Amino acid sequence: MNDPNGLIQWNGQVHLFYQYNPNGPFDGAKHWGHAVSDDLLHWKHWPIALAPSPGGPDGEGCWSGSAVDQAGVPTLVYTGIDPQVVCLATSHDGLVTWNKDPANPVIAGPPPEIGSRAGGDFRDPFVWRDSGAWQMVMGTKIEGLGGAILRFRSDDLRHWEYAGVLLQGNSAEREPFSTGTVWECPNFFQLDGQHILIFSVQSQTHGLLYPVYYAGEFQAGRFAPRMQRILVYGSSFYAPQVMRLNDGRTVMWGWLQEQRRQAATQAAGWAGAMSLPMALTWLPEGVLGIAPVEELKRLRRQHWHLENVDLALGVSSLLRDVQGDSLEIEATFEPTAGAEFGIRLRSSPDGAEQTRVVYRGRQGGRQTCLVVEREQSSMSTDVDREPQQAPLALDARGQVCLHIFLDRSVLEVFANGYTCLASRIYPARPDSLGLELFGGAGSTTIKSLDVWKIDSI
Ligand code: DQQ
Repeated sequence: MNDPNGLIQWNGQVHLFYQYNPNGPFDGAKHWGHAVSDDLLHWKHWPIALAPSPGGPDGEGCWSGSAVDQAGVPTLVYTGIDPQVVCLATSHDGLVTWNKDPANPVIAGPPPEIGSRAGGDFRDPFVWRDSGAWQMVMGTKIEGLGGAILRFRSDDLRHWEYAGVLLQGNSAEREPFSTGTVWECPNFFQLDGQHILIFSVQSQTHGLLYPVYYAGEFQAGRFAPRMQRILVYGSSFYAPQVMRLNDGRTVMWGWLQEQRRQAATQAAGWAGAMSLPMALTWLPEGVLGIAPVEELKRLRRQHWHLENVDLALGVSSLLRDVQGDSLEIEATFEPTAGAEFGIRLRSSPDGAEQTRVVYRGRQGGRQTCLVVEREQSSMSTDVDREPQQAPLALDARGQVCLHIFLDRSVLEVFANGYTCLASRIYPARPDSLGLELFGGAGSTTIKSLDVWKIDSI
């Protein structure tokens, strides 16, 4: 599986479609897989929703897109390839089977002023209803300039009018981050008075980079972002999609890419996973809050707790009894200036295999940061061992709050309510199940720490 697609709530149930190659765990002709949930936790597989129609506008693949409620008719708006075009499909049996629209493709390519410079990149329609019309954003590129997001509008989802460039990148810029050469999988929505644009950045030379967000004002057709940030760090999480639940929450899923070689993926027999559902909010600090949804608490089982203990230099034995490859950890640490501390997980008894989630305080000119150190994560040589890093400042109380979900090969770290880092680890030893705390330079107090085994879904 790859990108989440077509997120929609219908009769209370959440439908999550996703990019899927039924032929095996490798890149191939994309279908839309389909999963349905009553509680955001437990999912049922439904039949494949979309498959390429040989000779049709989606003959080479049904790529990413979104879902809307068109006056009671569930409608998928997706990318057909090749060339990249916009297609529609509707369901008349409660979202089980999907009929492709005879009018497909409803958009046959980018507008002429962009088309000659888009190099064929024109995809991932994200559609919503506003101001009495259908609104859509699409990802593209403008050769020689950078990635771009285009706007369209329609009265009937079939006839679309180009409404201009929503945001244009500059591939030469490096600060605050590089925005690559192609922008894909846009999401544009309002959240607590902000207009937020999320998209994923691809670079011609470095492949899939990361998802980013821009927040600001959208008025009279113009988007004026005030700030931008990387949305989720760690080079696994990509192509997220956002939906508004009936209860008002804005929830996001992303694709967690494999970080092992194709041969290892092939041997495992599967590739790609969906991230945890994450709730997005706009925080008073002026950044996007990212937190695992509350529903996840229902999976908590065996529990350990400690509070107000000082972490000495070296590995502590405080969590000696805790073992597991599916754990939730919620902890608040108070480091002194410049201090470093961390959590080792999926550690073998001799420590030969281990992954470290580390907070590094300010030392010299170095910025404070969160790091997932993976050089010992696996004895296998088929896996990515690069450390993964995100900037992380102490909160207003001088503390670091970590909320970690470990689910076998998936590690998702939420820090201080707005920094998220997702990573993949592949321990090879069956006894790599240990959890330990450790202190580095400086001293740190653990204000509180909770660990739960998490139940299988
Ligand atoms: N994946 C889809 C595209 C999208 C890309 C194809 C992002 O539609 O641009 O599987 O991961």
